[in-house]
Amino acid sequence: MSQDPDTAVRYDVHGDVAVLTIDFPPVNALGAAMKEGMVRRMRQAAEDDAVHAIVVIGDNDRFVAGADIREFGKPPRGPTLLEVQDLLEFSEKPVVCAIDGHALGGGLELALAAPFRVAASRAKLGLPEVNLGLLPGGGGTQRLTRIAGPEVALDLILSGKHIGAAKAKELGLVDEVTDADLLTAAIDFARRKADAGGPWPRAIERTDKVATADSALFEKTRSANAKKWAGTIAPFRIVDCVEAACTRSPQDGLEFEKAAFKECLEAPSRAAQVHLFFAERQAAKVEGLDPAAKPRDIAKVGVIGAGTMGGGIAMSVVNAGIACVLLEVTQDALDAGLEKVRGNYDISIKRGSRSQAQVDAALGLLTSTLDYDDLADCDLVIEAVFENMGVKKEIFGTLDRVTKPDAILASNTSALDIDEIAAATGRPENVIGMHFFSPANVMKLCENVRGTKSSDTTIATVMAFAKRIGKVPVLAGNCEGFIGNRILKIYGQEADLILEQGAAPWDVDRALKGFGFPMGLYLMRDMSGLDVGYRMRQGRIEAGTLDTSSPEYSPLADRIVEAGRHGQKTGAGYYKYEGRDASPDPAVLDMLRDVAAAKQVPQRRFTDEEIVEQILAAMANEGAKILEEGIAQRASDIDVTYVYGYGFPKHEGGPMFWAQRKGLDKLLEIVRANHAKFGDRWKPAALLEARVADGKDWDGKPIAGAG
Ligand code: 3H9
Repeated sequence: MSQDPDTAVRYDVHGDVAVLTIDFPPVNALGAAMKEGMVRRMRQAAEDDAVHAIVVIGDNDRFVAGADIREFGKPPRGPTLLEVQDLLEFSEKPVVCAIDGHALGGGLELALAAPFRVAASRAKLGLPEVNLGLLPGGGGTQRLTRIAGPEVALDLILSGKHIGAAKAKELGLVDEVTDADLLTAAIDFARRKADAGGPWPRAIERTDKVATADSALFEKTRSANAKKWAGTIAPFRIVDCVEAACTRSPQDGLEFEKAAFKECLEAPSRAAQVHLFFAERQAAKVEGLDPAAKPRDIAKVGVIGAGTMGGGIAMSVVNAGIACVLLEVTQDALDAGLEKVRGNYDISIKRGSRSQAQVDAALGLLTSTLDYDDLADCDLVIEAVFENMGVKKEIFGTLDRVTKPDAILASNTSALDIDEIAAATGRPENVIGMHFFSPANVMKLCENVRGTKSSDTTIATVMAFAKRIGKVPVLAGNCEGFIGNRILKIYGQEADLILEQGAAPWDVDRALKGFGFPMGLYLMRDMSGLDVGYRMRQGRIEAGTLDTSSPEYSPLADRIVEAGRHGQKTGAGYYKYEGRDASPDPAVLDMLRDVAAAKQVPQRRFTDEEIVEQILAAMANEGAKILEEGIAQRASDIDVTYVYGYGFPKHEGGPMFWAQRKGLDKLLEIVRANHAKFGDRWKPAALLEARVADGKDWDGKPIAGAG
C-alpha cells in the first residue's frame, strides 16, 4: 500500500457528526489504501458513541474518480469496494456522501450505496466505465436502474457521460444540491436525518422504477446498436445488467453484474482502452520543455479561412468560452462560412447536444471580418486556408505585420513544412502547426507540430490551449505528413497494392470494417471525391516529384478518375452508386486486372485477416520509423493520433498497441518477409529491429519472458 490508510481517509468529529475526508491523490480513486482507510474510519464512526451521523467527503473539492485504474490487471489488494459499500448501506447511523468535483464510476457507486447524497452545484456525476471497455461493477447498473429507471440507466451508462448536480437531483441520484459550503450543508443534512430517525433508504431495495419496465427496450437497444458495438463486449453486457436489474432480485442482480464485470475486465478490449486512457493523458505532456516555459493566456483567437475547417475550429474556440474573430477575403465566403456555422449549431440544438442558451453564448463570442487589422489584439491566430505554400507564406507575412509581437501564429496545414511557413515571419519561435481534423468542432485530435525554432512557450501554450478547447493534443515533429498523414499515406499505399495483388476494393473495405474502422478506405475515398487527389498527383507528376514507374505507384485511382468516375458525387468511383447506396462494380475489377497485368503483379487470394495484418504491419513499421526519427515522442502518441483522428477502433488500442500485443518479434517477421518480396517500401525500421534484438517493448522496457 503506497499510502497510509489512516491518512488516505481522515477522521474528524463536528459536534455529533463524524466527517470522513478522503485524501488520496491524484483523484481519490478507490485504491487499496483508500478502501482500507474507509473500512477503518467507518468502523471508528460506528463505535463512536458521540457520533449520530456520518458524512463522507473528498479533499481538494473532489469526491472519488472511481476504481484505481492503475491496479487493473494486477492481483487485487485491500478490501473490496463491496465491503466498503456494505458499511455505508447497512450503517445504523445515517451516512451522507458529500459530492464536489467528480463522482465517477466506482466513486458514484460508492455514493449510491449510502442512503443519502448532497452535491455541490458544480459537481459532475457519471458512470464512464464503458470508455475503459468495462461496466459499472460496484452495483452501479443495479442501483442506478432502481433509482432512475432503465431508460435513464441505459442512456447514462452506455454513453458514459457526466451529468451536472441539478440533473442528478432531477433523476433522483442526489437528495440536495447546494451553492453554499458543501461540508456545512452535508453536516446539516446528516443531522436532520439523524434527528428524524431511520430506517434509512436503500437504493438496491427499490422496485418502483423497475416493476413496470418495458422488456422490448433491451432488445431494441441491442439491435439498434449491434453494428456500432461490433468487436466490443461492455455495451452488450451493460444492457444485460440493466435488464437484470428489472427482472432479478437485488442479490441475483448484483451477482449477475459481478460476473459480467469480470468478463469485461478479462476481455482484450479492456487492456486496449485502459492503454488509451493513460496514453491520452501522457500525450499532453512534452518531454524536455523548460519548466519555466509556462503556457500563455489565450483570451482571443483569430481564425483565417471560414471554410469547413476554419468554421469548425472557430466553433471549438467559442464553445470553450473564448472570443474568436473569423477572417475571410470576400464577403460572400464569409457569409457562406457563418451560415454553415449557424447550420451546425441548429443541428446540435435539434439533437439536444446543446441548448439555445449555450449556442447564443457561443455565437456571442464569434465576430467576423475581412480586415487583417482586426486580428491586432489576438493572442493566437490559426490559419486554415487550402494547402498552398505560396498562399500560406503570404498570410504569415501579413500576420507578422498586423498581430502583436508576442502573438502565436499557427497553421492548420496537414502536411506542409512548418519551418518554411515560419521563415515567412520575423518570429519563427512563435510559429507552430495546429493540425485539426474534420469536422473540427467534433473531432478530438489536435496534432500540434513543432517547427525547428518553435519556442518552449509556444509549444506549452498550444498544448494547453488544445486541451482547453476540448481536444486531445499530441505533439509531432516537422516532416511531410507529420505523424498522422505520414502513416495514412502508407495505409493507403499498402491497401492499393493489395488490390493489385488480387483483392477487390470491397474486400479491403469489408476487412477494415470488420476490424473496427467506421468505414472502409475506398468508400471513404468515394465519399470525399477522387478528383482532388487526382489533380494533386497530376501536379506532382508534372513537377517530377511522383515517379509513375516506381512499384509503389498504383495507377488504379488515376484510371478510375480518367474514366469520369469521381466518387459518390458522379454516381461511380471505386463502387457504383444509386443515390448513396454503394455496390461492387465489375468495371473496376476490369481496370484493376489491366493495371495488374501491365505491372506484371502475381495474383493471389487474401483472407480478411491477411488484409488487416498486411496494412497494420505496414503502419506500425512506419510508426517505428517515426519514433526513431523523434517525430513522435512515444509510441502511445501514435495510437492516440490514430484513434482520435483517423477512426482506428478504440478497442484495438491503436496501431502500435496492436503491434506490441501481437509481438514485436512477430511484426518484424512480417515486415522482413514483405521486405524480401516487395523491396524497400517494407524496409524494417531500425528501432523495431533493435527492440526485438533487446527483448524490449516500444518504450524500451524489457518484455517479460523475452531476452
Ligand atoms: C471503475 O470505477 C470500475 C468500477 O465500476 C468497478 C469497481 C469494482 N485511477 O484526467 P486527469 C490519474 S473504472 C487512477 O489529467 P482531470 C490520471 O492518470 C473507473 N488514476 O485530470 C492522471 O495521472 P497523471 C471509472 C487516475 O482533472 C491524474 O489522475 N472512472 C484515475 O483533467 C489526473 O487525471 C473513470 O473512468 C483513476 N480512476 O480529470 C474516471 N483517474 O497526472 C477517469 C485519473 O500521472 N478519470 N487518474 O497523468 C477521469 O475521467 C479524469 O481523470 C477526472 C479528472 C475527470 C477524474
